[in-house]
Amino acid sequence: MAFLFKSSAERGRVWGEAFTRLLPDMPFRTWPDVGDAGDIHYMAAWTVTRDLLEGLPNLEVLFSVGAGVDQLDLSQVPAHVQVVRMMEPGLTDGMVQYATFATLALHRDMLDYRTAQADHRWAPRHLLPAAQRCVGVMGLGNLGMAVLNALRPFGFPLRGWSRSGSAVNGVEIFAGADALPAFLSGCDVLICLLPLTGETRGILCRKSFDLLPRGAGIINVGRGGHLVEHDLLSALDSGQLSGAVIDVLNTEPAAADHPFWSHPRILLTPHVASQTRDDSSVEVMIGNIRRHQAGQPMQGQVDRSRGY
Ligand code: NDP
Ligand code: OXD
Repeated sequence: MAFLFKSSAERGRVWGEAFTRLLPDMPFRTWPDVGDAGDIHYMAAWTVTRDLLEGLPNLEVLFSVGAGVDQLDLSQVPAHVQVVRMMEPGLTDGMVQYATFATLALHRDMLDYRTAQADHRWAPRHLLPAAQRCVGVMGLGNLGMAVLNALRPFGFPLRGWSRSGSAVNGVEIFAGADALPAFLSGCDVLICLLPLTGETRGILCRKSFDLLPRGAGIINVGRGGHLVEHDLLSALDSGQLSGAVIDVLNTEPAAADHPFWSHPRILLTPHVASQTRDDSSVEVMIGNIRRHQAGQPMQGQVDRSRGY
Protein backbone atom coordinates (compact mmCIF):
# COMPACT_ATOMS: atom_id res chain seq x y z
CA MET A 1 0.00 0.00 0.00
CA ALA A 2 1.62 3.32 -1.09
CA PHE A 3 1.05 7.09 -1.00
CA LEU A 4 1.30 9.34 -4.05
CA PHE A 5 2.08 13.06 -3.83
CA LYS A 6 1.37 15.43 -6.70
CA SER A 7 2.33 19.06 -6.20
CA SER A 8 5.63 20.92 -6.51
CA ALA A 9 8.83 18.82 -6.52
CA GLU A 10 10.33 20.84 -3.67
CA ARG A 11 7.28 20.33 -1.50
CA GLY A 12 7.27 16.64 -2.44
CA ARG A 13 10.81 16.32 -1.08
CA VAL A 14 9.91 18.02 2.22
CA TRP A 15 6.64 16.14 2.68
CA GLY A 16 8.32 12.88 1.68
CA GLU A 17 10.95 13.21 4.42
CA ALA A 18 8.36 13.98 7.11
CA PHE A 19 5.97 11.30 5.87
CA THR A 20 8.63 8.59 5.79
CA ARG A 21 9.76 9.52 9.29
CA LEU A 22 6.22 9.29 10.70
CA LEU A 23 4.88 6.39 8.63
CA PRO A 24 7.91 4.37 7.51
CA ASP A 25 5.87 1.34 6.45
CA MET A 26 4.07 3.20 3.66
CA PRO A 27 6.16 4.05 0.54
CA PHE A 28 5.89 7.75 -0.43
CA ARG A 29 6.00 8.31 -4.19
CA THR A 30 6.15 11.64 -5.96
CA TRP A 31 4.27 12.07 -9.24
CA PRO A 32 5.15 11.34 -12.07
CA ASP A 33 7.16 8.45 -10.51
CA VAL A 34 4.01 6.49 -9.66
CA GLY A 35 5.68 3.06 -9.64
CA ASP A 36 3.15 0.22 -9.57
CA ALA A 37 -0.10 2.21 -9.84
CA GLY A 38 -2.03 -0.62 -8.20
CA ASP A 39 -0.16 0.07 -4.93
CA ILE A 40 -1.51 3.60 -4.57
CA HIS A 41 -4.30 3.76 -1.98
CA TYR A 42 -3.78 7.34 -0.74
CA MET A 43 -2.89 10.47 -2.66
CA ALA A 44 -2.41 14.19 -1.94
CA ALA A 45 -2.67 16.77 -4.73
CA TRP A 46 -3.64 20.35 -5.52
CA THR A 47 -5.10 19.38 -8.90
CA VAL A 48 -5.83 16.06 -10.60
CA THR A 49 -6.95 14.90 -14.02
CA ARG A 50 -9.42 12.18 -14.91
CA ASP A 51 -6.63 10.30 -16.77
CA LEU A 52 -4.44 10.25 -13.69
CA LEU A 53 -7.26 9.03 -11.44
CA GLU A 54 -8.37 6.38 -13.92
CA GLY A 55 -4.84 4.97 -13.77
CA LEU A 56 -5.05 4.46 -9.98
CA PRO A 57 -7.55 1.58 -9.63
CA ASN A 58 -7.11 1.12 -5.85
CA LEU A 59 -7.14 4.77 -4.77
CA GLU A 60 -9.28 5.12 -1.63
CA VAL A 61 -8.62 8.65 -0.34
CA LEU A 62 -7.67 11.86 -2.14
CA PHE A 63 -6.30 14.58 0.16
CA SER A 64 -6.39 18.18 -1.02
CA VAL A 65 -3.14 19.95 -0.16
CA GLY A 66 -5.29 23.05 0.41
CA ALA A 67 -8.37 23.92 2.44
CA GLY A 68 -10.42 24.27 -0.73
CA VAL A 69 -11.35 21.35 -2.98
CA ASP A 70 -12.88 23.19 -5.96
CA GLN A 71 -9.51 23.06 -7.78
CA LEU A 72 -9.70 19.25 -7.70
CA ASP A 73 -12.86 19.31 -9.86
CA LEU A 74 -14.84 16.72 -7.90
CA SER A 75 -16.73 15.66 -11.05
CA GLN A 76 -13.45 14.03 -12.21
CA VAL A 77 -13.02 12.01 -9.00
CA PRO A 78 -14.62 8.54 -8.98
CA ALA A 79 -17.54 8.32 -6.52
CA HIS A 80 -15.92 5.66 -4.33
CA VAL A 81 -12.84 7.83 -3.61
CA GLN A 82 -13.19 9.83 -0.39
CA VAL A 83 -12.03 13.44 -0.64
CA VAL A 84 -10.50 15.20 2.37
CA ARG A 85 -9.73 18.92 2.59
CA MET A 86 -6.80 20.29 4.57
CA MET A 87 -7.51 21.49 8.10
CA GLU A 88 -4.24 22.24 9.80
CA PRO A 89 -2.98 24.95 12.17
CA GLY A 90 -0.58 26.57 9.68
CA LEU A 91 -3.40 27.38 7.26
CA THR A 92 -5.52 28.79 10.08
CA ASP A 93 -2.69 30.96 11.47
CA GLY A 94 -1.98 32.47 8.05
CA MET A 95 -5.62 33.24 7.37
CA VAL A 96 -6.11 34.83 10.79
CA GLN A 97 -3.10 37.08 10.19
CA TYR A 98 -4.20 38.09 6.69
CA ALA A 99 -7.88 38.69 7.51
CA THR A 100 -6.94 40.74 10.57
CA PHE A 101 -4.44 42.78 8.55
CA ALA A 102 -6.97 43.36 5.74
CA THR A 103 -9.77 44.35 8.12
CA LEU A 104 -7.51 46.81 9.92
CA ALA A 105 -6.19 48.16 6.60
CA LEU A 106 -9.75 49.01 5.55
CA HIS A 107 -10.79 50.21 9.01
CA ARG A 108 -7.70 52.45 9.32
CA ASP A 109 -8.06 53.94 5.78
CA MET A 110 -4.76 52.51 4.49
CA LEU A 111 -5.90 52.75 0.86
CA ASP A 112 -6.32 56.52 1.31
CA TYR A 113 -2.92 56.83 2.98
CA ARG A 114 -1.29 54.79 0.19
CA THR A 115 -2.60 57.30 -2.36
CA ALA A 116 -1.74 60.28 -0.18
CA GLN A 117 1.82 59.03 0.27
CA ALA A 118 2.24 58.59 -3.49
CA ASP A 119 1.04 62.21 -3.89
CA HIS A 120 3.26 63.50 -1.04
CA ARG A 121 0.11 64.67 0.77
CA TRP A 122 -0.07 64.76 4.60
CA ALA A 123 -3.80 64.08 4.94
CA PRO A 124 -4.97 62.78 8.33
CA ARG A 125 -8.44 61.28 8.48
CA HIS A 126 -10.97 61.01 11.30
CA LEU A 127 -10.54 57.75 13.19
CA LEU A 128 -13.82 55.83 13.51
CA PRO A 129 -14.05 53.78 16.72
CA ALA A 130 -14.06 50.03 16.09
CA ALA A 131 -17.38 49.81 17.90
CA GLN A 132 -18.91 51.74 14.98
CA ARG A 133 -17.60 49.42 12.24
CA CYS A 134 -19.36 46.07 11.87
CA VAL A 135 -17.36 43.21 10.32
CA GLY A 136 -19.22 40.29 8.74
CA VAL A 137 -17.75 36.94 7.76
CA MET A 138 -19.36 34.74 5.09
CA GLY A 139 -18.52 31.12 5.87
CA LEU A 140 -18.27 29.93 9.47
CA GLY A 141 -16.04 26.93 8.92
CA ASN A 142 -12.62 26.25 10.28
CA LEU A 143 -11.20 29.53 8.94
CA GLY A 144 -14.21 31.84 9.30
CA MET A 145 -14.59 30.92 12.98
CA ALA A 146 -10.88 31.48 13.66
CA VAL A 147 -11.00 34.89 11.95
CA LEU A 148 -14.02 35.99 13.99
CA ASN A 149 -12.33 34.91 17.20
CA ALA A 150 -9.21 36.89 16.27
CA LEU A 151 -11.22 40.04 15.46
CA ARG A 152 -13.21 40.03 18.71
CA PRO A 153 -10.60 41.82 20.90
CA PHE A 154 -10.55 44.87 18.59
CA GLY A 155 -14.13 45.71 19.56
CA PHE A 156 -15.79 45.51 16.14
CA PRO A 157 -19.43 44.40 16.24
CA LEU A 158 -19.26 40.99 14.51
CA ARG A 159 -21.69 39.02 12.40
CA GLY A 160 -21.43 35.74 10.54
CA TRP A 161 -23.35 33.95 7.80
CA SER A 162 -23.37 30.27 6.88
CA ARG A 163 -25.70 27.58 5.65
CA SER A 164 -26.49 26.08 9.02
CA GLY A 165 -25.79 29.13 11.22
CA SER A 166 -23.49 27.53 13.81
CA ALA A 167 -23.24 29.73 16.90
CA VAL A 168 -20.06 31.71 17.62
CA ASN A 169 -19.61 33.43 20.95
CA GLY A 170 -20.31 37.19 20.70
CA VAL A 171 -21.22 37.04 16.99
CA GLU A 172 -24.63 37.80 15.50
CA ILE A 173 -25.39 34.79 13.32
CA PHE A 174 -27.44 34.58 10.11
CA ALA A 175 -28.32 31.24 8.49
CA GLY A 176 -29.14 30.36 4.91
CA ALA A 177 -29.91 32.17 1.67
CA ASP A 178 -33.04 33.88 3.04
CA ALA A 179 -31.00 35.59 5.74
CA LEU A 180 -28.32 36.89 3.35
CA PRO A 181 -29.88 40.34 2.73
CA ALA A 182 -30.31 41.00 6.48
CA PHE A 183 -26.73 39.88 7.10
CA LEU A 184 -25.28 42.07 4.34
CA SER A 185 -27.28 45.14 5.35
CA GLY A 186 -25.14 45.58 8.48
CA CYS A 187 -21.63 44.71 7.22
CA ASP A 188 -19.28 47.70 6.94
CA VAL A 189 -16.49 45.25 6.16
CA LEU A 190 -17.39 41.97 4.46
CA ILE A 191 -14.98 39.02 4.46
CA CYS A 192 -15.63 36.09 2.11
CA LEU A 193 -14.38 32.79 3.49
CA LEU A 194 -16.77 30.50 1.66
CA PRO A 195 -15.82 27.42 -0.34
CA LEU A 196 -16.43 27.77 -4.08
CA THR A 197 -19.49 25.69 -5.02
CA GLY A 198 -22.38 25.98 -7.45
CA GLU A 199 -24.28 27.91 -4.75
CA THR A 200 -21.55 30.37 -3.84
CA ARG A 201 -20.06 31.14 -7.27
CA GLY A 202 -20.56 34.85 -8.07
CA ILE A 203 -21.94 35.66 -4.62
CA LEU A 204 -19.85 38.85 -4.43
CA CYS A 205 -21.85 40.62 -7.12
CA ARG A 206 -23.69 43.85 -7.69
CA LYS A 207 -26.86 42.55 -5.97
CA SER A 208 -24.88 41.78 -2.79
CA PHE A 209 -22.89 45.02 -2.95
CA ASP A 210 -26.11 47.05 -3.20
CA LEU A 211 -27.32 45.44 0.02
CA LEU A 212 -24.21 46.53 1.98
CA PRO A 213 -24.16 49.92 3.75
CA ARG A 214 -22.87 52.61 1.37
CA GLY A 215 -19.07 52.90 1.57
CA ALA A 216 -18.49 49.34 2.82
CA GLY A 217 -15.25 47.49 2.11
CA ILE A 218 -14.83 43.88 1.00
CA ILE A 219 -12.12 41.29 1.51
CA ASN A 220 -12.09 38.23 -0.75
CA VAL A 221 -9.93 35.41 0.57
CA GLY A 222 -12.23 32.62 -0.61
CA ARG A 223 -11.83 31.97 -4.33
CA GLY A 224 -11.73 34.23 -7.38
CA GLY A 225 -14.96 32.61 -8.61
CA HIS A 226 -16.86 34.18 -5.71
CA LEU A 227 -16.32 37.67 -7.13
CA VAL A 228 -17.86 39.22 -10.24
CA GLU A 229 -14.88 41.40 -11.02
CA HIS A 230 -16.62 44.01 -13.20
CA ASP A 231 -19.33 44.44 -10.54
CA LEU A 232 -16.61 45.29 -8.02
CA LEU A 233 -15.17 47.91 -10.36
CA SER A 234 -18.62 49.48 -10.88
CA ALA A 235 -19.37 49.49 -7.15
CA LEU A 236 -16.03 51.19 -6.42
CA ASP A 237 -16.60 53.74 -9.18
CA SER A 238 -20.04 54.63 -7.85
CA GLY A 239 -18.87 54.85 -4.22
CA GLN A 240 -21.19 52.05 -3.11
CA LEU A 241 -17.97 50.30 -2.03
CA SER A 242 -15.00 52.26 -0.68
CA GLY A 243 -12.28 49.63 -1.00
CA ALA A 244 -11.38 46.01 -1.50
CA VAL A 245 -8.62 43.65 -0.46
CA ILE A 246 -8.42 40.85 -3.00
CA ASP A 247 -6.24 37.77 -2.62
CA VAL A 248 -7.80 35.47 -5.21
CA LEU A 249 -8.81 35.94 -8.84
CA ASN A 250 -10.78 34.01 -11.41
CA THR A 251 -7.63 33.65 -13.48
CA GLU A 252 -4.37 33.41 -11.58
CA PRO A 253 -1.85 34.86 -12.09
CA ALA A 254 -3.52 38.13 -13.07
CA ALA A 255 -2.89 39.25 -16.64
CA ALA A 256 -0.52 42.19 -17.07
CA ASP A 257 -3.42 44.47 -18.04
CA HIS A 258 -5.82 43.36 -15.30
CA PRO A 259 -7.60 46.49 -13.97
CA PHE A 260 -7.05 45.50 -10.33
CA TRP A 261 -3.24 46.00 -10.53
CA SER A 262 -3.41 49.76 -10.59
CA HIS A 263 -6.79 50.47 -9.00
CA PRO A 264 -6.35 52.98 -6.12
CA ARG A 265 -9.16 51.39 -4.09
CA ILE A 266 -7.95 47.78 -4.44
CA LEU A 267 -5.17 46.06 -2.56
CA LEU A 268 -4.23 42.95 -4.55
CA THR A 269 -2.14 40.03 -3.29
CA PRO A 270 -1.16 36.86 -5.21
CA HIS A 271 -3.19 34.13 -3.42
CA VAL A 272 -1.03 34.20 -0.31
CA ALA A 273 -3.57 34.84 2.44
CA SER A 274 -2.63 31.49 3.84
CA GLN A 275 -0.47 28.52 2.92
CA THR A 276 -0.28 24.96 4.20
CA ARG A 277 2.57 24.42 6.63
CA ASP A 278 4.59 21.33 5.72
CA ASP A 279 5.15 19.76 9.14
CA SER A 280 1.61 20.14 10.49
CA SER A 281 0.02 19.17 7.13
CA VAL A 282 1.87 15.87 7.03
CA GLU A 283 0.98 15.13 10.67
CA VAL A 284 -2.70 15.86 10.03
CA MET A 285 -2.73 13.72 6.89
CA ILE A 286 -1.09 10.78 8.59
CA GLY A 287 -3.58 11.09 11.46
CA ASN A 288 -6.31 10.79 8.84
CA ILE A 289 -4.69 7.78 7.17
CA ARG A 290 -4.59 6.06 10.55
CA ARG A 291 -8.25 6.95 11.18
CA HIS A 292 -9.21 5.64 7.76
CA GLN A 293 -7.35 2.38 8.33
CA ALA A 294 -9.14 2.03 11.68
CA GLY A 295 -12.51 2.56 9.99
CA GLN A 296 -13.04 5.94 11.71
CA PRO A 297 -14.21 9.18 10.07
CA MET A 298 -11.40 11.46 8.86
CA GLN A 299 -11.10 15.15 9.80
CA GLY A 300 -12.08 17.43 6.92
CA GLN A 301 -13.96 14.77 4.96
CA VAL A 302 -15.78 16.43 2.07
CA ASP A 303 -19.48 15.92 1.51
CA ARG A 304 -19.49 15.45 -2.27
CA SER A 305 -23.19 16.41 -2.54
CA ARG A 306 -22.50 19.85 -0.95
CA GLY A 307 -19.17 20.38 -2.74
CA TYR A 308 -17.23 21.22 0.44
P1 NDP B 1 -15.07 24.95 5.70
O1 NDP B 1 -15.54 23.90 4.79
O2 NDP B 1 -14.59 24.59 7.08
O3 NDP B 1 -16.25 26.03 5.93
C1 NDP B 1 -17.08 26.44 4.92
C2 NDP B 1 -18.14 27.37 5.50
O4 NDP B 1 -18.89 27.92 4.43
C3 NDP B 1 -19.15 26.63 6.40
O5 NDP B 1 -19.50 27.43 7.50
C4 NDP B 1 -20.36 26.45 5.49
O6 NDP B 1 -21.62 26.42 6.15
C5 NDP B 1 -20.28 27.72 4.66
N1 NDP B 1 -21.02 27.57 3.41
C6 NDP B 1 -20.77 26.69 2.40
N2 NDP B 1 -21.69 26.83 1.43
C7 NDP B 1 -22.53 27.81 1.83
C8 NDP B 1 -23.70 28.40 1.29
N3 NDP B 1 -24.19 28.03 0.10
N4 NDP B 1 -24.31 29.37 1.99
C9 NDP B 1 -23.84 29.77 3.19
N5 NDP B 1 -22.75 29.23 3.79
C10 NDP B 1 -22.10 28.27 3.11
O7 NDP B 1 -13.95 25.77 4.93
P2 NDP B 1 -12.66 26.52 5.50
O8 NDP B 1 -13.08 27.49 6.53
O9 NDP B 1 -11.60 25.54 5.85
O10 NDP B 1 -12.14 27.27 4.16
C11 NDP B 1 -12.99 28.16 3.46
C12 NDP B 1 -12.39 28.52 2.12
O11 NDP B 1 -11.30 29.42 2.25
C13 NDP B 1 -11.78 27.38 1.32
O12 NDP B 1 -12.77 26.59 0.69
C14 NDP B 1 -10.91 28.11 0.31
O13 NDP B 1 -11.66 28.42 -0.84
C15 NDP B 1 -10.56 29.40 1.04
N6 NDP B 1 -9.13 29.44 1.35
C16 NDP B 1 -8.35 30.42 0.77
C17 NDP B 1 -7.02 30.53 1.06
C18 NDP B 1 -6.20 31.64 0.50
O14 NDP B 1 -4.98 31.62 0.66
N7 NDP B 1 -6.80 32.64 -0.12
C19 NDP B 1 -6.35 29.59 1.96
C20 NDP B 1 -7.25 28.62 2.55
C21 NDP B 1 -8.58 28.57 2.24
P3 NDP B 1 -22.01 25.25 7.22
O15 NDP B 1 -21.17 25.55 8.44
O16 NDP B 1 -23.42 25.43 7.44
O17 NDP B 1 -21.63 23.95 6.55
C1 OXD C 1 -6.28 26.67 0.03
C2 OXD C 1 -5.61 27.77 -0.61
O1 OXD C 1 -7.42 26.34 -0.33
O2 OXD C 1 -4.39 27.93 -0.44
O3 OXD C 1 -5.68 26.08 0.95
O4 OXD C 1 -6.25 28.55 -1.30
